[in-house]
Amino acid sequence: MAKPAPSGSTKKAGETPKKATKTPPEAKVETSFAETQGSGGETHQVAEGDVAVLTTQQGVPVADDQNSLKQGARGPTLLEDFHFREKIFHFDHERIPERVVHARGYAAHGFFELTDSLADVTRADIFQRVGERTPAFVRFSTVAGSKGSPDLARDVRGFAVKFYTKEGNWDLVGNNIPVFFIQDAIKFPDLIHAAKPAPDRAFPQAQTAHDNFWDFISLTPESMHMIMWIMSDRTLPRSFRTMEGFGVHTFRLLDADGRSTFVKFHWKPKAGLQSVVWNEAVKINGADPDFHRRDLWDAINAGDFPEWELGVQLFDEEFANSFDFDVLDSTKIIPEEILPVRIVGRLVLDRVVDNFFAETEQVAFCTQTVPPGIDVSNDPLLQGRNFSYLDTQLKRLGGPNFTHIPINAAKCPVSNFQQDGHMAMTNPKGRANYEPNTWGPVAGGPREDPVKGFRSYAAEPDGPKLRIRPESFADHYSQARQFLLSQEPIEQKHIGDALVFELSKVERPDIRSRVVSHLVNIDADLAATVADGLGMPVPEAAQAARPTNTDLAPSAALSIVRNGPNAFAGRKVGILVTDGTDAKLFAALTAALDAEDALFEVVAPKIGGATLSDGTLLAAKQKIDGGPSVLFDAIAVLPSAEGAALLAVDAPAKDFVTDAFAHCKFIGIGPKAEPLFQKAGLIDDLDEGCMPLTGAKDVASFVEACGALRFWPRELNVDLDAQ
Ligand code: HDE
Repeated sequence: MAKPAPSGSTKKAGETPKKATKTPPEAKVETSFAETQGSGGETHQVAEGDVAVLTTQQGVPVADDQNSLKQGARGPTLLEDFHFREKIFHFDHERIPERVVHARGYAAHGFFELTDSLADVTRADIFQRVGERTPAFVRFSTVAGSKGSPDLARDVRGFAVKFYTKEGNWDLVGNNIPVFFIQDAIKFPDLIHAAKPAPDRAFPQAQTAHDNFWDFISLTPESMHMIMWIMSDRTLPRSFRTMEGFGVHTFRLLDADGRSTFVKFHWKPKAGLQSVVWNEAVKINGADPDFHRRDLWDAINAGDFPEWELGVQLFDEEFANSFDFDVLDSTKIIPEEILPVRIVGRLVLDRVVDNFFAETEQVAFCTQTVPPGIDVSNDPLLQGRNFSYLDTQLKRLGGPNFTHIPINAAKCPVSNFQQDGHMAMTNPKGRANYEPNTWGPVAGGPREDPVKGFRSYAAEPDGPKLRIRPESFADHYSQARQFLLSQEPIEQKHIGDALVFELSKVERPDIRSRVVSHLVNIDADLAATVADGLGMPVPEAAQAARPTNTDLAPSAALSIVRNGPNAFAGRKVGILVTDGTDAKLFAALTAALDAEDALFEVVAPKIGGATLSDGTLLAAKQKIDGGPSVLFDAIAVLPSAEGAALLAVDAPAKDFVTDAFAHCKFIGIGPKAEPLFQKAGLIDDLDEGCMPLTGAKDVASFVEACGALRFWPRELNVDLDAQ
C-alpha cells in the first residue's frame, strides 16, 4: 500500500522559510467575500461556526438568491424585484476603464527601510533616520497590452512605488529600463497609438512586431537608445523579482535651505538580474499567461520576500554642465562608472493584496505627488507626465476623490478645505470650509506651515517662450552604441535576433530599411547582421543630427548576464518523475535544492502523482502536458526504466526535454532517462549543461551548476542563424 504523500509542489505556502533574516509569513486564510466585508467597508464579525446572512447592498436580508421574482411559475420577471435589479445593476457597472497604458499590472505591499541617511542633501522626511521603515505599495506592469494580455509580452515593465511618508505620499513612477523612447511628452500619444493595436483591425495585441510601431520608430531617431534596450532581454524578465527599476528622469533633492542636488533613482534586485529567451517567452504565454503575477504571489506567500536596494546618483549643476549629454534628456543615462550609485535603503514586499480591484486596480500613481525635500526637474517628459497622471485618474476612477480610496490615502494627517464631489468618503465636521476664517478652537485652522510645507526649487526661467528641441538633446546614437557594446556576446546576439524577428513581421520593406539605416549609425556589424537576417542589402546610414561618438566606454552595469546572482536561490527546478522513480535520488535532489533555498515542482504523467521505488506516493504539482519546461529554470528527468519507455513516445515529454535544451537550461539526467533523450533526438548533442544524476555527488554538482542559470555556449549549436 502507498505511504502518505510528501508534497510534490514547491515549498509549501505558509512554511517557515529557512533564513533567519526572513519573518515567517502569515498564512493567507481563504475566506468567502460576504463574511469579511461590510457595505461601509467595516468588517462584520460573524460568530465562529455561523454563516453570515446574505443581504442586499442596503443590508436587507435575502430569502432566495436562486430565482428572480415572477408572475406565476413560468411568467415574466417583475420590475419590483429590487434584489434582482440591484444585483444585475451592480454587475453591469463592475468595470472601470483600464489604464490607457500599463493596463496589465500586479502589486504588493511592503516597506522601505533607510540604510544610509540623505540628511546632508534633502529634508525629505523619508531620508532622515537610518533604520526607519516607511510603508510602500508597488505595482509592476507591462505597457502596451490590455488588462488581460499575457505577462511575457516583449515590453517595458512599469515599476511604480507609492511611499506613504510621514509628510505625505511620494510616488516614484518608474520603469525597468532607465531611458525612454521620446524626449518630449507631446509625442507620447503618437508613440502609444503606434504601439497599440491598429485602430482599423484592433490587432496585434501586446506586441511591437508590426508596421505601425516600426514606422513611427523609424521616423523618430531619438528612440534608438531605447530600441537597443527593448530589443535586449530586459523586456523578457524572468520575474518582477529579477529586474531593476529606474526613476528615469533627473529629479531634485532639496535641503532645508532650498539648495538643490540633482538625483537619479535606481532599484537593484537582491535576487540578481535574470531574463528568459524569446522562444521561451512565447511558450510561457501559452502555458501560463500569469507567469509573473503567479511568481510574485507565490514568492510572498512562501515568505521569500522580494527585495530591492534603492540607489541614488547625486550630482550638481557643475557635473550636469560637464556631462556629454543633457541630464534633462530622458533618452540618456549617466553610466554608473562615471557617477557611482550610492545605496541608501531597501524595499521589501511582504504582503499580497486582499482584493485585486480595491488595491491593484484602484491605486493611482501621480508623478507630481512628491513630499517636501523632493522636486521635479525641467525634463520635458516629466513636465508632461505631471499633467497626465492626475488627469488620467479622473477618467479612470471617476472623480476628484480618488485620494479617499484607502490604497491612495496618505497615512499622515490630511486637512484642507477641499470638499464634496463624487464618492466623498472623508468629510470634515464643522462650519468653516474656507480660509481665512475665525471659527474653531484655534482660529482659522488648518493653516499653512512655511517651515514644514512643500517648496518648489526656485529655478530661474531659461529664456524666451519657444516650441523648440534644445541642441543638447541632438545626439541619438552614441549611447545606443554604448549600450550595445556593454553587452556580453550572447546578449548582443539576442538584440540582433530580436530586431530580425520584429522587422520580419513588418510588411513594408521601406520601413524595415529605414530602421536598419539607423542601426548603421549605431554599429556597422549589427546593421549588417540584421540586414542579412532580413535578406536585404545594408542601406545608407540615416542622416544624423550629430555624428555618433564611438569613444564612450562600455558599462558593465548594463549587462544582465554580468549582473546575475550566481546562485540558484529562489529559482525553480521541474522534476519529471514516473512510477518507480528512485526515491533516494529524488530525496537527495530535493534536499540539495532546499539547502540552496531553491524551489522545485514535481511533474508526472498523472496529476495524482507517482509511486516511487520505495512505495511512497508522491503527489504531482503538474501533469506533464500542463507543466512544460518553460515554467522552470532547470529540469531534472528521473523516470524509472519503464517510465522512460512510456515517456519516450509522449510528445509533451519530448517537448519537455527539447525545449529545456533549446533554451540553454541545465538538465539533470537520471540513470534510466536515456530512452527519452534518444527518442527526443538529443542523445548525440548532450553537452556539459546536461549532467548525469546518479547519486549525492552528482546532485551537488548539478545544483551548483544551476547557479549560472543558463548554459549559454549551447545556443550557438541550436540556432540556425548562429551557424
Ligand atoms: Fe506613464 N502613464 N507616461 N510613463 N506610466 C501612465 O497613468 C505618461 C512614462 C509609467 O502602475 C498613465 O495612472 C505620459 C515614463 C508607469 O498605475 C498615464 C508619458 C515612465 C505607469 C501615463 C509617460 C512611465 C504609467 C496611465 C510621457 C517611466 C503605471 C495610467 C511623458 C519613468 C502606473 C495612469 C501604475 C502610467 C502618462 C511616460 C511609467 C496616461 C504622458 C517615461 C509605471 O497618465
